[in-house]
Amino acid sequence: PLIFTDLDGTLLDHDDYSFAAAQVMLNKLAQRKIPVIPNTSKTRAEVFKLRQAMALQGPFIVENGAAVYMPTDFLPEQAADTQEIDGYWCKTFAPPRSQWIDLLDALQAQYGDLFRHFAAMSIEQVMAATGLNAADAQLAKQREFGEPLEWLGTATQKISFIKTLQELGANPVEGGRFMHLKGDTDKGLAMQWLIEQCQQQLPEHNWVSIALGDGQNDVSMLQMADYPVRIVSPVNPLPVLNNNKPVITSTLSGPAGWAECLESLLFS
Ligand code: 2M8
Ligand code: MG
Ligand code: MG
Repeated sequence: PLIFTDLDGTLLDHDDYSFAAAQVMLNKLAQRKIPVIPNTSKTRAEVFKLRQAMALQGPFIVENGAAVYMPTDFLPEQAADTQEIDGYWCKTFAPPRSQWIDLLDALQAQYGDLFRHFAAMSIEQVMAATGLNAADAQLAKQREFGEPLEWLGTATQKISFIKTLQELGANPVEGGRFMHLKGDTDKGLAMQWLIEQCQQQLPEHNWVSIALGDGQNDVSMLQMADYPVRIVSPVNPLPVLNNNKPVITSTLSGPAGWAECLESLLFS
């Protein structure tokens, strides 16, 4: 199987970003050579650091489905339409971030007091909004494709803002803390592309997919999975799937819930 996983609020604790409660399960999966594939809003710089800490060696997906990175030894051949970057085949699904910064600049007059976006935030402001330390806030600011923003207005104003964004071609999704502006892609499409590459090159393998997530921006990935798993969140309502696949829901939140659900799916 392939395990696709959200990070914040799923494999990482929502508040302190720890994955300690999932360490034993990560070890078990590594022993069985089951790939754990981060599929996250986070940047490439953030994921590089985290997967090193978690000793993960497989592919990963960054910035809400904007790009897939696959180690060049993961599949026998280079996948079509990818470029090599530092030992990874990279497939991109989204335009560069500058497009969203320009769009938000154009909305300053109408909505400027109601949001604060990452490009306009100092390291200290990102630290305050996320609880990340200075080094990690720096990595979170190194965005290539999308732009997160903090909403400061009312719920009603937000509805009108989202409508305006959609008319201008942005597809906002909600993460645990921020609204993310992104292109015409999502976690599910990037995941699907990766599974297709695996199936094409190694059809004899079993490519059944498990996906775990806690937020609205995980719905596309959960719907694409053979086994969707929802992790309860201390802040968000559970993501709502609109297909009829049976879904597993954790009782514990964050990494403890992550380990709980994989234990029952794979080991019991
Ligand atoms: C942002 O992403 C999370 C994901 O759920 C959010 O929207 O709350 C991103 O900026 C990410 O890069 C950053 O690490 C995270 C920190 O909370 O916030
Ligand atoms: Mg999350
Ligand atoms: Mg996320």
